[in-house]
Amino acid sequence: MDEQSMNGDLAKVPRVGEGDYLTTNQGGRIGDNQNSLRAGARGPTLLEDFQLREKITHFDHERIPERVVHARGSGAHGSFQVYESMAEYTMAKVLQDPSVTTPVFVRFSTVSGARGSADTARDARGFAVKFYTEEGVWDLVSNNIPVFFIQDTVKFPDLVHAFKPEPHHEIPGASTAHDTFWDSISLTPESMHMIMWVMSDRGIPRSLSMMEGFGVNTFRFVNEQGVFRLVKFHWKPVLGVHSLVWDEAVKLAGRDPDFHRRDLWDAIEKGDYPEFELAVQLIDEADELSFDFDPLDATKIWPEELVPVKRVGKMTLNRNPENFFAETEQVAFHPGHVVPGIDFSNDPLLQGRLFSYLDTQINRFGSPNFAQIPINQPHAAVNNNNQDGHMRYRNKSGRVNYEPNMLNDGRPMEAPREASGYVSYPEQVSGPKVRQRSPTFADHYTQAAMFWRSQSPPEQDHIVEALQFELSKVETREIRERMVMHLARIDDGLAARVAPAVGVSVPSGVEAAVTTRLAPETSMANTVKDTAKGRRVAILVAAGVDGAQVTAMKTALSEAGVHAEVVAKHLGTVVGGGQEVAVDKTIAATGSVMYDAVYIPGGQQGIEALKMDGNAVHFVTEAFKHCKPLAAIGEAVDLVMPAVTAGARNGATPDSGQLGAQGVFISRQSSDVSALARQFIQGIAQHRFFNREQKDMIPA
Ligand code: HDE
Repeated sequence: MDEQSMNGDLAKVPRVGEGDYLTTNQGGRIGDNQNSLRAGARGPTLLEDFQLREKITHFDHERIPERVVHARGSGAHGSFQVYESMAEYTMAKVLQDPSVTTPVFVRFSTVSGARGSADTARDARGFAVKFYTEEGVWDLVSNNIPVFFIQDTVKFPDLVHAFKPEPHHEIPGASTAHDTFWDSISLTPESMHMIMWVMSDRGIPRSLSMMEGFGVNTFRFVNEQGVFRLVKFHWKPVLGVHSLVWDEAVKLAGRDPDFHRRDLWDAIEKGDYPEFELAVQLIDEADELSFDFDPLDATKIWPEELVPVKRVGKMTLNRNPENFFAETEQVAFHPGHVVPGIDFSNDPLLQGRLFSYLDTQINRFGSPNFAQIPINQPHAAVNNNNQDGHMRYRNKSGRVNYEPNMLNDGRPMEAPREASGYVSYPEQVSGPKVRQRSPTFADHYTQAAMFWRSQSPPEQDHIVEALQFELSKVETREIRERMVMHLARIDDGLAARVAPAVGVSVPSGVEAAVTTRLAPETSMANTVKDTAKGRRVAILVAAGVDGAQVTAMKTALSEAGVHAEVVAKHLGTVVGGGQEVAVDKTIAATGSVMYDAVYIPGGQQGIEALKMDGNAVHFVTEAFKHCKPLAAIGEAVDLVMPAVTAGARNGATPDSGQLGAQGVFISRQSSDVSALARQFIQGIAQHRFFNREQKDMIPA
């Protein structure tokens, strides 16, 4: 008899949501859902009202504890396929056969903010993937930053307490720009490398489908021959790695706090399925101690120049959840959910995580039976003697609930290795029981300096500005001083740029880390920018617009997989050039921050109207300030030029060639739409033109 049939014939039970009538939880039909049962129309409510009591009690219990970190998340279903067999490195079946498609569920998250916080806060992003493999669930619980703040799990509660809102007044929500965070960080030198990443534009991704993922911790691959290699996992987004700019992220938090969640949902609904390549870095056992960093230290990357990244497969996210709570909220990840061929290293952060995640799920669900919730159910058979507990609904029949047994023919029994029985890698371990950090974990500045020096000048500017912003919100001067001291140990130029803005003096006599190695892969400027697919363009119009120029650009953008929306003062249609143009959004309800690029078609009357509309002018100026590609044709060039001139160095007006190199594509010839569209689309693929960044001169 199978598990389910012992619980009654579930096939005969109607699905929740079936049938025309409202019912109670017991299936009884409800006659009146507007009024509670009262003694007289103006009298007290009767305790007897079982329908009211059931409904309100259920409501009172709707919430489960939100995750202590990573509370705000967005999920999607998809699948994974390996490119070619990885048998040389691992026996994990999910990485063997390119013809096998493995279902996955992914949950992206911010770390610090509460469940209802804004998506665009500066933060690391979680990137957790559940593979439903034939050998059971494998969870790859990653972040979008390859290193972590701390080296040992014992520091995690301190770190999280410090970055969360301060406990006396719960301020600030979802932001690290406060005293307790920087106090803690300034006393934790091992955080410096991670701080450089979080303060970089990686902390404000443009889209969940445009960020990398990193397993951070070091795992082990073990092959059939029992040979192990240390492995780090990576996810590489096919759309490229792109970010917001800070001013935009701040504004989006108000304009659309669901910006990332909506973007992911819409992309999947439109068929723009986010894709990520899985990649690995491998270190042979013999080489484990041959680097100038310890591969077990989660505050270090393995520079690609030393340990190449091998792309091994692709994940496609192609289905939105049907029910947020049931899937995205209830999904339960755990780095200890592994399959044969994937094992753990002694990375002390990973070792502690292996305890924490199971514990946290039991807290969230109040029961070890969280694995029976549909989103968490393995697609492999589950067969063991675990039983009972809160909310268990898949149960075994019969009298035998122990192993070994004879009464049930010895079943279920231990699986030999050939039958995917998990065998831990038999590493030799010995040593004194000590509370001690390995001396190989002691260098906290070299890789922070390597990261800083590997960034392009605009990226460095953004790190400086982020540090200025965050530290200027720290009220305690000593904390600011201590932080600037750490920055001086990373790079004296960096410290010299941050110090004056946060009201402290540049420290003297501090030696900066010496590093000649660069890690170009850490700079987003060096990542591939070859597609405009999935980006959003605003077409800004007013009555009198040249309708043909709208249609022609829309067609060209759509052919390139770019989504265009017509934005005007009011919804409905605008008429121009004998055509009716349907309006998708109002200027007031969107704002340029909701788009990757802006196109302004010509038409004398339309442009005159836009020039007189402060919100429209602001829309263009703001997009310019955020270094977004802009395209203007015919009379629209006159709308764009004031923004360009306001932002131009020394007030000089650049010519159209210079403008094109700065992502402003103009053509005064009304017939040039397709040539303009070609340049514009290439510009969108570049994402941002930081070569024209002159923020202070542009008021938007
Ligand atoms: Fe987590 N982390 N973490 N973490 N983590 C949790 O588990 C923890 C760490 C990550 O979408 C919690 O289910 C410890 C690194 C993601 O559901 C908790 C340490 C990385 C998610 C927990 C770390 C992560 C979590 C809270 C050692 C990058 C969200 C809720 C210092 C590889 C998963 C939960 C989701 C969630 C503990 C560090 C990634 C408390 C002890 C490093 C993506 O168990």
